[in-house]
Amino acid sequence: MALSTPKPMNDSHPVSTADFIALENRYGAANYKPLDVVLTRGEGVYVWDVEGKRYLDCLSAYSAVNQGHCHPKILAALKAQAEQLTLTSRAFRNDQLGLFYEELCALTHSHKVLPMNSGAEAVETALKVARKWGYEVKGVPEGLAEIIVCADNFHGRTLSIVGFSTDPSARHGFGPFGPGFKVIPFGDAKALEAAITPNTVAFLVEPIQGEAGVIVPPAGYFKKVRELCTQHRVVLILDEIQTGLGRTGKLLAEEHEGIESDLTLIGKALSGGFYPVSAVLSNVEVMDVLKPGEHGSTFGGNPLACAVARAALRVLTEEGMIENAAKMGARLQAGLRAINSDVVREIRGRGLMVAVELQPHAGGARRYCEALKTRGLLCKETHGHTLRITPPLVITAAQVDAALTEFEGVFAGAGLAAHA
Ligand code: IF1
Repeated sequence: MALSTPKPMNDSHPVSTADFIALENRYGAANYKPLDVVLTRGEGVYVWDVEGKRYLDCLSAYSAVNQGHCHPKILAALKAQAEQLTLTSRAFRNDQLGLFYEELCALTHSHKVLPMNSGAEAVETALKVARKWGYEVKGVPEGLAEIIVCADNFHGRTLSIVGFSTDPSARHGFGPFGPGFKVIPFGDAKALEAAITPNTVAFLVEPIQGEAGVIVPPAGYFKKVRELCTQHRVVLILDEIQTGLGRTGKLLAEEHEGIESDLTLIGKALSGGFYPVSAVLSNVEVMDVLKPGEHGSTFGGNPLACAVARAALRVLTEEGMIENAAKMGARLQAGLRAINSDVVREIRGRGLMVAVELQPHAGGARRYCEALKTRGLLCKETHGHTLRITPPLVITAAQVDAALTEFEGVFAGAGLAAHA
């Protein structure tokens, strides 16, 4: 029984940006502070608000819409499957799951797949599998498994995941947290070596730290990480939920490092933004420690998810999106670096995973996102001074150049101070 029955608003339907914001504020939990733009349509790199204004989407729903908004072939796959069979639970089999497994393993050179729904569920799955492998295969004493993570990590919002976050706002008020995790600096292979003990079962790390502000590791870091994990029989878990599926100009960001993880986590663009689909990919037999009934989820591996994911992977590879991400990423980064600006501190990124870090005196990234919104471009700040720029991988050279015109408009010279 609700504590208080909400009173429906009057019968006028919301039509303006203000109407929709009022509705969200009236009934919604305040767990976000979004830009005040109310979107109603998406196509390719563009989205439109309820006032009919068009924006170039430079966030791609945090890299879940790599294939562009409402990709017609993924939509067609969704519709066709939705008219046939959506959910059976894993109590029974379905005619999409095996095909999804086969195509995903072939594409990623994986041994096994465990399908889940959200990215956080894929992370939790990998942590469970790594611990079980540690006890049953490596011989770590029961209950003593240690997993190493990096400072400034972002792996999702569940209690165990925020338990090893170093972001106070992700942890405050949610304790107590579980044991078994060690935090080391990102990009420091010596710190990893020092942290490994005989009870270490896994190292969970993003190839590039996204939420931290697109932090690219030093050259050679992951080669050394791979050596250390192999040498000490530590499961290397790469969280490619944001960096994967073409975002950095390779299918998986690990390819830039010339290594292979033991467990790879993917999500977001695995469905092209149509449906929550995530997966744990195993390059070795680690996954085989799971026995029937030991893990799963109601929707994990459902036929609708699999049909959508199969189409999302197909268009990603067949329409040259990964190669385009490399080319357009280089164009975008070169264009940003060519802007003569007093407020830009650093441009970072790989492929179309790009960030602009502003100088502390620039007044914060949020106001630049607001200014870019008025110029018809949507992107999102992270950690105060950094703008994340991650457009869909289908962006064209002309659209990159149009975006650069707007970035130059806000970053050139003294930045927004000139417009104050
Ligand atoms: C929100 C951030 C990005 C992720 C990596 C796992 C997950 C994510 C590397 C969990 C999810 C999302 C969460 C989303 C905003 C977005 C985000 F700002 F929160 F930190 F991308 F940087 N690993 N990231 O990036 O996947 O459970 O969300 O499917 O919470 O609003 P999920």
